[in-house]
Amino acid sequence: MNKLIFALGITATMSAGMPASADENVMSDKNTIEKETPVTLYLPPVEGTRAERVIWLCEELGVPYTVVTPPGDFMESSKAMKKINTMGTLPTAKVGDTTIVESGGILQLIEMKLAEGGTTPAIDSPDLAYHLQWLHYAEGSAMTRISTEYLLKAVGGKPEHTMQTQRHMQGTRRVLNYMEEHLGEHPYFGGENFTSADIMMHFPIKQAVYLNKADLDQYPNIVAWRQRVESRPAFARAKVQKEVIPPSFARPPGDKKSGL
Ligand SMILES: N[C@@H](CCC(=O)N[C@@H](CS)C(=O)NCC(=O)O)C(=O)O
Repeated sequence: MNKLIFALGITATMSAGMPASADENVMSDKNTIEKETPVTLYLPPVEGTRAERVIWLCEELGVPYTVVTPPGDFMESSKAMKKINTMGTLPTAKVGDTTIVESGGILQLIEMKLAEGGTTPAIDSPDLAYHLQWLHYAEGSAMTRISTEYLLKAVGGKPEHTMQTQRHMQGTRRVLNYMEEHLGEHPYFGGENFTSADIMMHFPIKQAVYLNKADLDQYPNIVAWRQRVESRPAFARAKVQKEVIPPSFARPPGDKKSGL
């Protein structure tokens, strides 16, 4: 529906130094100058990052967006990203005139500024609390605990096998149990309807499987929810990955996993 413009035309307007006006005018695949879109996503040539959340939401809401790929191979492109966001993390987006990082914040900003609230439940809806809880839980609790367990396992539960460590070795099971419980009572993380909280929650679930080998057969409500959200046309248009596919670019020896 919306024009998704890939690196080919875009990089033509960008120098390796990433000028601030890199995306002022972008070229379409037909090499015509297009009007600037309200959302610009800066994205090195890698798939399956949290940046897919932004694309998915824009596809859901019909908000036009542009994907700008800094020039060069993955390493060069990632380095160039630091001119826009000194941490170099993804997603990094421009919404209106503002450059912003942190996927949950980006989704909320797009919904508030460009879509009259978008998928956010009304202020008097009982679903608003669910929506807000899971929108923030995705990174604040789920990814934090899934990543912590993965990292602790990587060092064999060391250096200090304290009570705290043991608890965090169970992080994935705890967050998945909690999600399973909610989805036993509600069809979506956002409550009765699909919201951007569902978009946020898709990534940690597949990371739980990839990083910590979570067995989703033990979580039938999560599996049913996944089928519901993955069958949405916007999910397919956004080309969201159903499972983590390790990036194919060259990585340092021994580094097999994604960037969490
Ligand atoms: N909580 C942040 C996480 C951002 C993040 O760590 N993104 C990963 C890619 S999915 C990344 O940039 N990793 C590379 C790095 O940490 O340098 C968000 O939701 O946007």
